[in-house]
Amino acid sequence: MDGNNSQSRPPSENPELNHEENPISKDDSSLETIVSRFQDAFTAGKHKFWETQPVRQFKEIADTNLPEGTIEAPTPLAEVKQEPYNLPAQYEWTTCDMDDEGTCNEVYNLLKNNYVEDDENMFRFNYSKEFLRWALRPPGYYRSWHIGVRVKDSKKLVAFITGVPARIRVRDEVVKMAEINFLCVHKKLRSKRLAPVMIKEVTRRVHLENIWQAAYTAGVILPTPITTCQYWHRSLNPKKLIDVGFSRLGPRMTMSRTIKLYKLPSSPATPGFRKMELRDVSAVTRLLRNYLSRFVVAPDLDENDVEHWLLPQEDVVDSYLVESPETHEVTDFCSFYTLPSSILGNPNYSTLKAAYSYYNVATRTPLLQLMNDALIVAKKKEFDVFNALDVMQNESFLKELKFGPGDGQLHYYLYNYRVRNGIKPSELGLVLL
Ligand code: MYA
Repeated sequence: MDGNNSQSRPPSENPELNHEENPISKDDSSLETIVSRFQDAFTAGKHKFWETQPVRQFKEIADTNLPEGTIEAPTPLAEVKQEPYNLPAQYEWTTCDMDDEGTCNEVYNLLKNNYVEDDENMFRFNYSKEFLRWALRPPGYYRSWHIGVRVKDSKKLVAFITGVPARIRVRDEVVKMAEINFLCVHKKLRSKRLAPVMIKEVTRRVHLENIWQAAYTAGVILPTPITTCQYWHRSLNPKKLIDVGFSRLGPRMTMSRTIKLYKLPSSPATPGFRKMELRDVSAVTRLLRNYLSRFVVAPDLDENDVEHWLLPQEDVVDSYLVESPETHEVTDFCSFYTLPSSILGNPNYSTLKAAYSYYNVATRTPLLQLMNDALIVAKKKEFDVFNALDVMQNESFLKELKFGPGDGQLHYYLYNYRVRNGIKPSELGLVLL
């Protein structure tokens, strides 16, 4: 599941048996090979929209002389188109005010019924209203970047796309970007080329704020990912996961052996492990900034960002830290966000409660132990599954903590910024919701 944008499920329930490497993300050269094979065989001339955009094109992959950085120089602001793009005659643009309860409800329902599903259409992301408000209103957000499309006659909301501002560092350059998310077209209006108009409109509104780059993720391959990540899933409530078809009983496994396999202690093991509070913002910012500096692509977070993105919010984001019982120094940090999925067509269960690993920093406590404590608190909060991407140092704990690889991949993209050879998931320090 991408954060967002790719729903993923483990192929089978026995983590011992499911440790094939992700064929795409193993190294740069295999990503390049697969993408260029795609280009040759299937996609040349097939991306009518994306071929016109300032993104790294598939055909450029072989050309290692192209410079890193901005692809198309900014135009003077006065030359940015002042009026919205044309929509087909029966539709109109709307700016969605997420403070307004009614509008927030409409967005929630559009996404609840039409947003990302897994390949077998068994699960669909069900972002909560509180989550949407959190995701869409970070420091310095622009209401004009929360864009809807309505049917003129009925005023029904039928499409949506959003951006939020962020500073993202690529190697040693910090770039102001928009993080684009929640692109959604009502099921009945698919394949009518509405998505390219929505993307052009959000681009125009981002340009009006003098911002020229963007970051986004998708479950589909477009020109051209900077990296391709894989989701891993750690069962917390294996019986329910098996009952709803999220996972399967491994070969030679019984339900009771499976439940035993995934059992966790009732409380965290690390002395000084506690929930993050407002007074911790500066210590957490220091920890995070220092940690994220080691990745090739990562957000540049200040205290305001940390307060917004990482201070715990019930049913939205959870953050824990380790405060040394002796020195009271904050030495370690872990966090996850709450993103349930609707279970489609199951008579017994309607919702899968999933936690998604967010940002984790271990300086004193072993990362493995810290993440095991995160699993313990997630289990206590009645999550059914804990998901994590193979970004940052996550690979170091996934197998040992009994995560199994998912079947979905999440591709990361930058708009109007070339990263020459692509990067490995472990070089990526960015989690999008
Ligand atoms: S990713 C989540 C996307 N949402 C879903 O998967 C929800 C379910 N699906 C849908 O609602 C629709 O299928 C969507 C496409 C809306 C996805 N990202 O209108 P169409 C291209 C980018 O006929 P539809 C997220 O939210 C496709 O390749 N492009 O298709 C991040 C084709 O172009 P081309 C996509 O199925 C979004 C064209 O659209 C995606 O009715 C980042 C077809 O249009 C996708 N996920 O609608 C957006 N899917 O012919 C980019 C399809 O060239 C942001 N397409 O192949 C770029 C930066 C902008 C800001 C820049 C600022 C400087």
